[in-house]
Amino acid sequence: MAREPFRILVVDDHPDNVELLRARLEARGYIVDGASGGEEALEMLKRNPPDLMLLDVMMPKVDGMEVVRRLKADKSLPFIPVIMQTALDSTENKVEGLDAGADDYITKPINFPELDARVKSLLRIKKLQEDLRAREKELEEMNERLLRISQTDALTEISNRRALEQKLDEMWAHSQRLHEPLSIVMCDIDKFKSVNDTYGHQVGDIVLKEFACLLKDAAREIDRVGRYGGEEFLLLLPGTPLDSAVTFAERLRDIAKEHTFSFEGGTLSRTMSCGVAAWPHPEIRDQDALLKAADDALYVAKETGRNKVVRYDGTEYKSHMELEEAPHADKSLSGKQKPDGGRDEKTRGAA
Ligand code: GH3
Ligand code: MG
Ligand code: MG
Repeated sequence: MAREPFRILVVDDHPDNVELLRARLEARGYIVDGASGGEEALEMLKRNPPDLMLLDVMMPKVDGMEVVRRLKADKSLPFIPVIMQTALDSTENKVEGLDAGADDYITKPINFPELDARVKSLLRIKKLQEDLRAREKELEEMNERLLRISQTDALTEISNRRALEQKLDEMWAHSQRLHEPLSIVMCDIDKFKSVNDTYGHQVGDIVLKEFACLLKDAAREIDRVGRYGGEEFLLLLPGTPLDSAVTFAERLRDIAKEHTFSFEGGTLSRTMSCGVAAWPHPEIRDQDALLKAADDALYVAKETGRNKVVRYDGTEYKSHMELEEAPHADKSLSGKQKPDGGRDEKTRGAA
């Protein structure tokens, strides 16, 4: 894409000088603005920064040195190359100008081929700098896009497991620091495999996507909802104590149960089971323990009939665990393993 012509600001307290330079520079295809003093120049720099400034040193009130000093000190302005023009061909003056931040100088009376060469050389640098900025911006955007992709579940477009675990780490640290409660809800769609088996994988995908929307819509802005694996979803609820999290999970269970999933060729509905755990709890000392607690509670929900919410360490949880831990418990009644042996891989989704 071709760049617009470069804009040059000519600053001189003698209008004749401004006009002379304007005519020369415009003849070379530049767009030229003029200012008759330091103050006016500074104002124009801010309003509409030029690509280069040709600056007279000796001006009443705000002189060229002051303008260049202020321009180079202003971090809100882009890089604007400055050529100082001075009638004094003194070394001292040139050094002061360069020290103040000028990029080059030219002495009066101006030799135009020389001016032309210096302008071109500085504008080349300006263009390189612009290109570099554009590349940097592109890279930044690309990085942001990559980061988003790496944290998003491709099917449901909500947070993936990696993002959830990262967020849980943050929320855990925050809750420890402020001693604020933190709850999590692990949800698993009941008998989801039969959706795939009966209607096909594509319908299964539709159900998963819609499920994600239901959960996301029900959650608060500060909560995090993600897909933990297969047909398993995890909700992180900062600042929420266990009781409120259980109430919330009951609402989610209700929403899921009442929802009708529509697809080409039919409709279906599904229930879900939830395990809820929260910090503070004496046995939950880190975020992994919190995850495991919710997972264990979900396991009990599945074992005791599905379509229910089980709280970690609640009455139902405890009595079920006691049964399981009894020395002669008849394991043949349960198709699944004990939680500390890990729920079977399928129920654990992509765990
Ligand atoms: P339970 O009530 O015990 O949770 O039974 P379930 O059938 O829901 O659980 P199970 O773990 O036996 O099956 C989960 C199924 O989820 C199996 C797997 O093929 C399916 N699944 C996992 N990920 C996807 C996916 O991205 N798309 C589809 N369509 N199915 C998936
Ligand atoms: Mg399931
Ligand atoms: Mg599962």
